[in-house]
Amino acid sequence: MTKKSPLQVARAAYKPKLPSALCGAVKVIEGEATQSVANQEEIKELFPTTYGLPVLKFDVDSTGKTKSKAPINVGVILSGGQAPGGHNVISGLFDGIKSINKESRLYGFLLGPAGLVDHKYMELTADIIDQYRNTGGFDIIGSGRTKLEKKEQFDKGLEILKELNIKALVIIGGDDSNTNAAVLAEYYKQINAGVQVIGCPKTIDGDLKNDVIEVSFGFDTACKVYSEVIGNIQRDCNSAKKYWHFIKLMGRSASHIALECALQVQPNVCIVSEEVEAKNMTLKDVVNYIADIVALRAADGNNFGTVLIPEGLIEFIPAMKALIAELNDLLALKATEFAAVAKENQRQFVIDNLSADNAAVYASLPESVARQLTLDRDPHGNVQVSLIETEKLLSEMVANRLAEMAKEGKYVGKFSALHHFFGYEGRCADPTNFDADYCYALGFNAAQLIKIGVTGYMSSVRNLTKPSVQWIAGGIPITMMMNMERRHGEMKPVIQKALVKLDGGPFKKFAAQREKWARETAFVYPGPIQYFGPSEVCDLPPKTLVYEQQDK
Ligand code: FBP
Repeated sequence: MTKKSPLQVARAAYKPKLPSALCGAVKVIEGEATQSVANQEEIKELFPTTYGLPVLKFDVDSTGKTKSKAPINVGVILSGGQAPGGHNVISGLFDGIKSINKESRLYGFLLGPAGLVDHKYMELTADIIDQYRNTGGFDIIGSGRTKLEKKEQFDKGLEILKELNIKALVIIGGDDSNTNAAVLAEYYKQINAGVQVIGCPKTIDGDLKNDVIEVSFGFDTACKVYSEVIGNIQRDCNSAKKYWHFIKLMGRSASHIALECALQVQPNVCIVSEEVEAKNMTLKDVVNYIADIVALRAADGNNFGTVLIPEGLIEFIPAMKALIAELNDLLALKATEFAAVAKENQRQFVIDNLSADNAAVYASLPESVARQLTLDRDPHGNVQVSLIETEKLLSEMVANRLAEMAKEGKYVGKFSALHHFFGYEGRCADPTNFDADYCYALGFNAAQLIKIGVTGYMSSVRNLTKPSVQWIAGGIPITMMMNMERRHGEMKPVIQKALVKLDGGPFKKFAAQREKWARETAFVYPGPIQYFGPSEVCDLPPKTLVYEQQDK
């Protein structure tokens, strides 16, 4: 057993709260039949047995009778990037299946979906579960990014499920993993495998959400960790008054994390990728926007500030998107020719071989980024944009722009930039009370979905801005969240990713205040996550969620 910190010891005793509907005898209320968010005919054809299922809601069974049930063996998989609270989903699931029958057993597949296919697993007993209650991380069984999508994988998985007499599999993952859960559920149902598949909404990115899944778990904790650190940086820069901090924040595609942190800390600048795309902004536009704010603050004698940058920004800048696409083709087509060019001439080679528009964008990039765009490619030949240090790219370009502005007499000041990237720091933090309760409820609720025998559902707990006793627990057919999208050149059924809505409450709240935050020093310092103390300090839901609920 690893040594525990005093906080870990105290935290282990925390009893997550459950919605009242899950606290005793439970009855299920069936809603209307559902349909997918788009492409109804195609999705219906691909999911003949799991399409159109009703939304399910659990309620207190006032007859008070819990029917005795046979024990059930359940498997669980953690899929994709870590998100705070995964251990509580598993402990909620464990307690849930034990409440069905004490003899029920839980098996964890190791290192993600690969564990199912390769038959690597462990039984999760009470002793093990108790070590992980209310802790961050996915280390109880590990996670992985293997895609579960092929029939051979499903069949191989079924062999071990049969061997262990597992009747239900819970997949804890993001949009792609839950898409795979839906495909697996459909396949097992079609072949009468006798295995239910239930999904659970996980990802710090916050992009797995819709009208019925209010937020993915882990988003709250990760954003609170980043906001604490950004707040500390803001206090530091407000003390020394000499640095501009360029802070890149995780979130592969959508800007939810950057926006939530902005709402928490009130930085001078926060770029929202979805807005950049909607306004068809160029990289130069983004740079000029930041430089103008730097100049404005310098005019007030404030040569310091904070700039929040979402990780996915580069792919939302239309001109960069076009450049990257052409570069991918060019470097694939002329790989040998390019490799033969001396390093110092490679930049010119690229410029000479690109179309005029893309060549101009490429030529405007700093040397380091131009090089990264030509060197760092993934096994499919794509640029790994996540490796591009957008925070450095922007600060270098802002410095250049400020030098120009200084010559034009539009800027007088000092510009000294520091860079940060926050992502891994928050993905395994001990879950906030919100995530600890939410995750435990999601897991316990998944056990109820298993108990009533359904498949192809995602565990859903909503009404999350209210006290946890009022949370609404139930199940959402995964097919309801799907549409058809092009993936690897083919149209595929996938869960629709939720990007930041520019007409939604969170963005509007931010947009209404950003000018003030830009000019003034209106920093907020959220401080560290609090686990013990008054509810108004310890149990706050994410601001994004609060403003989204106000929209409804
Ligand atoms: P999931 O979508 O699987 O939850 O992962 C999200 C994420 O944390 C992104 O924010 C980030 O871009 C990516 O994972 C990093 O991937 P990796 O864990 O492979 O470094």
